[in-house]
Amino acid sequence: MIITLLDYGAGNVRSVRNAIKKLGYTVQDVRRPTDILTAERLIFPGVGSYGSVMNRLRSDGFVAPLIERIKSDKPVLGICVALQALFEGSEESPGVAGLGVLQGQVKRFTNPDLSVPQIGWNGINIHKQSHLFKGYKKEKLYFVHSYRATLETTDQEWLLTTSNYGEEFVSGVQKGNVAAFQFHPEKSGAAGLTILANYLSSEKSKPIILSSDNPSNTKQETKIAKRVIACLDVRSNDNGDLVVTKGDQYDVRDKGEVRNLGKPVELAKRYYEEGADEITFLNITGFRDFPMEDQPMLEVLQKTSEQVFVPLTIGGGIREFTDSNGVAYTSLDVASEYFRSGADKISIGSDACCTAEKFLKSNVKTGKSSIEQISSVYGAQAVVISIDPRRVYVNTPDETEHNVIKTEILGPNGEQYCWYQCTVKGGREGRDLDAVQLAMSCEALGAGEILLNCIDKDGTNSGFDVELINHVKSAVSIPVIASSGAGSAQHFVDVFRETDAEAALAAGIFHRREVPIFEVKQALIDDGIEIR
Ligand code: 1PR
Repeated sequence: MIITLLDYGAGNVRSVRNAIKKLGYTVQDVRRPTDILTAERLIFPGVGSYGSVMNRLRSDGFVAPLIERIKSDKPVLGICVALQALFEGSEESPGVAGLGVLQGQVKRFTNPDLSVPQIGWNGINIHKQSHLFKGYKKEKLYFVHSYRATLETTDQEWLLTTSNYGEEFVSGVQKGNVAAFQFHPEKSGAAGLTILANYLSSEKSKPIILSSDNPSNTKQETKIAKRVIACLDVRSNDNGDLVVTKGDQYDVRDKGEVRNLGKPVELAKRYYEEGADEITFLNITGFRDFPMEDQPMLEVLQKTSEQVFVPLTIGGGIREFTDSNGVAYTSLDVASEYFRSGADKISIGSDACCTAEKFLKSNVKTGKSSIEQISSVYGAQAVVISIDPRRVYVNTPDETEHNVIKTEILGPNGEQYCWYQCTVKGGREGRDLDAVQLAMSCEALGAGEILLNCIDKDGTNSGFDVELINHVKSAVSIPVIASSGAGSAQHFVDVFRETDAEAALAAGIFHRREVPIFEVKQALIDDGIEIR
């Protein structure tokens, strides 16, 4: 059977395409509005903000045929924002009309104690029998969203699954042959592929409410898991080959040679198979090269996304750029190239510092920064800010205007205080900006997550900088990924016990096979920490 994909050019539809292909089907794109009506099976992936999705559907003439298809009960599977699009509108984009198949508005998560967006692996409770869950064993699935359909608004006839994130919200709807999920089956590893396969394999026009073999579903409050992320710092070595490298405090050379710890695609695949919850690629020389001309790096992403069905983040070189022919590119163009190549999230390093410095001076949101542009098109959840700070010790807090902490790790002269100076260009240049200022400014401008590295800790195997993580985490309400310094499974337990970080990332210990991912997961389970 040929599966028809509604690709309206707004993000990482490549993941869905790859997942369908992996399951053995051929994919064809919707080219004309009538294709929506004639498709045997339609997948409607939701990527981007509510407004950008709906505006794009409207300008392409897809809204009326979509509504007609849904009303005539032809098979449709919607993913993420596509579930939200079934409603009349969303707080995310006031005044933009949704499809209106379901009544009511989609609203933002409101619990002040939780990070928004919800990013990560959460469970579902199934409220009615559906063959979509045949073979599904209650594993966690990958969610990434700031807005959700509420139980109060959702028509009971449509309610399929709920999940908990500070409250119980609607994570799946289904009526007849039309279903939609808030989670991403294409990014939820083997469990997600099972669900997707169930949708794809149904015979044409067979009603979707079928199965009696669904295991009895005891409902429990679902919990989001702490994520374990494998990070691959990638650059060309001196022979011009793209390699995964790893530095000590950002120095990636050993006796003058760039350290080579393996091939990017192979390593990413290994980490996926070993249970990494997410894979991050950092194109560490992206600040001086131009990613859109970096074909090998884009190919790494494309090839990885064919084999890896968990979220992929890529960073490096996201900024405005004018090429040798005088053609100007915006940072949105660069990010779009990464998304088209298979990224689910992009991460911005150096350029975020420049943006934050301007924002702190003027306190004006121009709408033109990379963060604002990418976030408004792809959604906040797709924009990660990579912070590369190092400690600057002071004797007293009033020696600097920066945000200072009292530290237990004393400075070289016994200093008891320090601030965290942001750096750009891979740690080569320090700025008059601290990590808290950067994180808060970027959150205000629309970033959805912080990747918090630490140059002092990077490659040391001495554990995460818990003081830094608490310092930044307490200043923002978006998720924080703790990074740098992991040397053992216990360090992951410590960082999740001693901070509220949502995820922890490591590189060296995984590349050198010192600690396998399953050992990290086992240590977290033994300590009662929720994992996938
Ligand atoms: O500035 O937008 O072009 O992005 C460049 C990106 O490349 C940034 O995200 C920056 O963090 C990263 N980067 C630049 N130079 C280096 C370097 O190492 N020389 N790597 C670098 C950053 C830090 C982590 C590392 C953890 C865990 N690497 O990604 O993986 O510290 O390591 P560990 O577990 O081995 O301790 P832009």
